Amino acid sequence: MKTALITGVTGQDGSYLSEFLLDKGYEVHGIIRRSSVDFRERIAHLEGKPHFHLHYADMGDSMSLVKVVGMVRPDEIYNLAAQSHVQVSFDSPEYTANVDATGVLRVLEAVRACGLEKTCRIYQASTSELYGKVEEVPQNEKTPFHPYSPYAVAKLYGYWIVKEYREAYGMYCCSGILFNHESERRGETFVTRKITLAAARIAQGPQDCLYLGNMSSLRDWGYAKDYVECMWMILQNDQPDDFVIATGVQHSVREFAYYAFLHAGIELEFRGEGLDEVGVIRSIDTSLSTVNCHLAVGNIVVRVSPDFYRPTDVVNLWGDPTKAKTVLGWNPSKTSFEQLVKIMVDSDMAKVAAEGAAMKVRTNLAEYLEKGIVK
Ligand code: NAP
Ligand code: G4F
Repeated sequence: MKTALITGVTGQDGSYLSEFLLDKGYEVHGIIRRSSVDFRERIAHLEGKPHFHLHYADMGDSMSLVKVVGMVRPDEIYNLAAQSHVQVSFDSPEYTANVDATGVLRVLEAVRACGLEKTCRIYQASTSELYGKVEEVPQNEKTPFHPYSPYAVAKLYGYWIVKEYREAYGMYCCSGILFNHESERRGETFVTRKITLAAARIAQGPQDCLYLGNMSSLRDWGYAKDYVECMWMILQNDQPDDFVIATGVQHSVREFAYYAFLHAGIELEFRGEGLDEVGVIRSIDTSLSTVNCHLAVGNIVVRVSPDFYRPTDVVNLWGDPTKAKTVLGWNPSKTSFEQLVKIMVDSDMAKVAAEGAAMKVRTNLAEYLEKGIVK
């Protein structure tokens, strides 16, 4: 039985990768950090399983990493932990560098300190943000990097230190240069999930308007579940190497919003430009019982806010997954853009409906208590 250690196990990718490796028969260990609310939503269903184990450690704390690596002695490490929000990296650049750049070095050094450099394979979660202010489209493994945020600069260090340790010490360590990948478990402040949650809330009532930043930004969006399979495939390759993981299909934030609202029963029309652009309801699918009866054609439900503009923004990401397809046999077209939007909107429609039902029960209960019906 192989043993894997996942940093960032509580994140979107960590949770899917844990499920994937458990299904493959791995012993899976994850590192977690203490939080004041100790509810690990994405992996709650895995806790207590016999081959799933959690350990406290932190990417900023070398000793904790050496301790866990030495105890687990993994065959494979998936280094997914990061301060992963690009906009937040402008507010917390030093913290981002510590976790996303030096943190990678700490993992590599922990492996060496434990004498595992000849046996342990390491996957580094690299990113399409390295291409930043892009120098060519689509981007492949040979496209020059031009990082364009504190996050991307930190991740570039991670990429280069992995390459350096591969060459200097003969370690089996690789970077997956992953383009954006989303899911129903995506953090709620990334643009896709922010949109699908808002579409569900606006369709069902509890929200009036969605505020976005640059809607013209282009991304190559894939499904996180498909991408974790590729992380594993990268580590099964005979030779350690770096791979671009992408779908090869590009859409704008505006298009994502259009399809998400459409799937929630609201057809949008975008009018105006820049900060004055708005998303207006063109039609409503009244056959959907979930659509809020207070919505009307002509209502503005999407607006632009300067709060979500970045000091420097990456606006043209489009990946070329040919190498992963030909060398690893990975299929980049498993889940289409339309299917991804549907998966996310369906999940958020159900979530919002459940929240509404729970709220109704609480309101009814309060009313009954007040009237003395329930004591
Ligand atoms: P995510 O949902 O934000 O998860 C990040 C994980 O890192 C969480 O488990 C978080 O733990 C952990 N973490 C953060 N700081 C830490 C620290 N100091 N010590 C230990 N753990 C820490 O990110 P994701 O979307 O799953 O992405 C996984 C990795 O791929 C990240 O490195 C990201 O930068 C990279 N990436 C993501 C994408 C994408 O589109 N999703 C694309 C390219 C690259 P808590 O739960 O405790 O916060
Ligand atoms: O969803 P985003 O925040 O993702 P971003 O910046 O591309 O970063 C994600 O993907 C990277 C891979 O390329 C990962 F490395 C990284 O860890 C993360 O997972 O923003 C996407 C685009 C940006 O251009 C942003 O300016 O959407 C634009 N956007 C427009 N309005 C918005 C918003 N982004 C966010 N988060 N919120 C908005 O309201």
